[in-house]
Amino acid sequence: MSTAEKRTIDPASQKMLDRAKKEKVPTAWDRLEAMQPQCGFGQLGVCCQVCEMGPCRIDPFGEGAQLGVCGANADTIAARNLLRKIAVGGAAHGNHGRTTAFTLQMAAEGQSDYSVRDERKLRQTARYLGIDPEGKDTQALAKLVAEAALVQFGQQEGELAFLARAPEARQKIWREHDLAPRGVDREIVTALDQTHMGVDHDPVSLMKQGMRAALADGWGGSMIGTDIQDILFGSPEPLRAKTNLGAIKADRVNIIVHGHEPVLSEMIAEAARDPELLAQAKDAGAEGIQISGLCCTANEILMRHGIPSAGSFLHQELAVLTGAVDVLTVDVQCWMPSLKDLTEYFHTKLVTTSDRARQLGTDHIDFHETHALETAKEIVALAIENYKKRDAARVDIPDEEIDLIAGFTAEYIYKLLGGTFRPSYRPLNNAIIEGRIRGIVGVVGCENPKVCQGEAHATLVRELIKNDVLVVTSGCSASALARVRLLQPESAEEFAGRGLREVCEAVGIPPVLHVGACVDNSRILIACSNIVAEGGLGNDISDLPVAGAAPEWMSEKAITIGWYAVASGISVWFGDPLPVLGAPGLAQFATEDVEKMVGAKWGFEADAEKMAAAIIAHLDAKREALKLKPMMYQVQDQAAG
Ligand code: SF4
Ligand code: MSK
Repeated sequence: MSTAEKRTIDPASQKMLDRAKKEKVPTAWDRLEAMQPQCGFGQLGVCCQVCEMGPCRIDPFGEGAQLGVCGANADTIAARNLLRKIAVGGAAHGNHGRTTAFTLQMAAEGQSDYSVRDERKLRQTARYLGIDPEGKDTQALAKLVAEAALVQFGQQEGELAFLARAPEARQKIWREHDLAPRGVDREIVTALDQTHMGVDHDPVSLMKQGMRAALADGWGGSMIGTDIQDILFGSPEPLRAKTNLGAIKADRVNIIVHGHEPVLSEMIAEAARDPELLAQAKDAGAEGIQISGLCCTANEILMRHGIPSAGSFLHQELAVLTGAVDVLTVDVQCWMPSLKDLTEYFHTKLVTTSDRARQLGTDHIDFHETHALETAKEIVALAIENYKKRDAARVDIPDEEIDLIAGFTAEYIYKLLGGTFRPSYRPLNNAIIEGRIRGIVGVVGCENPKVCQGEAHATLVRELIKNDVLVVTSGCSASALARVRLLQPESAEEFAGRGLREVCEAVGIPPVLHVGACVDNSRILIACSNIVAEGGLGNDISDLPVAGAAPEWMSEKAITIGWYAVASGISVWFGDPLPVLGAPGLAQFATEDVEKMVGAKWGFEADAEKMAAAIIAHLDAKREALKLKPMMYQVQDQAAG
């Protein structure tokens, strides 16, 4: 068994892994070791289970079978598999966005406990959806926005409305290559249709549908999710918060909210302030009620309320191992089935809340927007009851709780750098043009027990900011970077290059900006579009010195996000390669040929330092193409000898 230090760089996680080992409780790391060797055909993308003539697998060494029973070759098989993954990732975000639209609709009709918190964002979103907000009251406008958003899912022809937020040059590329998505659901259904046995055998055609479905996520499902969540729960603004397992408190009733959709967690946060429930918690002997989050639900409530995050994807089992979690609610995505057995080992109650994310034998409290607060109160009351069953002797919570700043949105950048009176992207563009900031990289995505938790994120980002690259981050990557204190303004002084440091110090920001949850990667698309619109850095997103990276990715959503970034003109690096390496034609398309089509491509690099070097070379090539000045201090330092 590998040591805790080999499994994670996080001291709090190491402590919990040691506890797991002592108490013989298996975690994802143990199951991964028991799983070795993992299937090489699957890793290379060349195992096909599409029909019952198979499963078929292609020998990547060219000695055994080179065709499936139906005659499909490695490229067809790997491209179909990949397209299915893109469709699943897009479906996950699509349903997330759809949920928010229904919630807004119910709020507008006065049928739920939610209301519009950000009127300005409502009016702005209305315009993007082709609705004139003038003269309309909030409720009426919210109803129209919700309905128009829902239309985006079922739309059959035309283009998604939010595509118009991209630079014109980008829209032209999408039209030229027939990549503009028609409707969110249509592109996902078409993707699945194309992968049925005996439909589409052309890997490029399959990947074009992959890009259409991915764009329907980035500029559709995810963007709708982000915008409507801002409307309903308020647009985030920078705030201070804390993260890591120290967020769990021994003297309080602990409720952890885990998953992705903040509709329930917003209400749980409200219910935890209810005086009656607080009194009940006191009567039970607790000092109060502590809410904390995991994964992206954590990011959502952290960004908007400063509620602490107990951690990221690989912290979910470790949080339970503290023995102090009274209720763990899960909504959708990224919660492990292992939580059922693990919570039973302690007193923790695992509660599923979504009718599309259940587990046999686990308590389910069905969440519905029409009685959201009531459900949230029921969950808090359950936690108070369960707190009474907690065995204090089995509680072991690591102290680690790290300060961070979160809450940077594409809209906030106007104010952040341009000031309240002259909000503008100009100072950001100028900092890039003058060579203070080399470029901007979105470091996003999951954690994966195949690699030491947090190490690649930390190494990559330290290297990038040292080279004056401004980093934006989301999802579990944001938590990982927060844990190594890179989301604190002070880290600019310690780690950033001189140019970036000056910018960060002038505005008081960290060199790594937390933009939210996985759906909020759509904020990065809008920020890139705003930079292009500001001028001086080309006409298209693919002209910008920007890139994306997910050094520890694991989920299908990460694949979809990567593809929508590439299809939007942002080259992307993954740590583990996409499952394409057994299919030479498909690998060639993803890592080279696609660039001729959309101006961006994929890179795979497991070594975080080498990934940083490749990304920096890419940013420099973009700078050179734009004929930008050399990096300011590089020139001065060279001149000084
Ligand atoms: Fe085998 Fe073709 Fe069926 Fe895939 S679709 S399982 S390659 S026969
Ligand atoms: S939660 S998709 S593990 S980032 Fe968004 Fe984290 Fe990846 Fe889930």
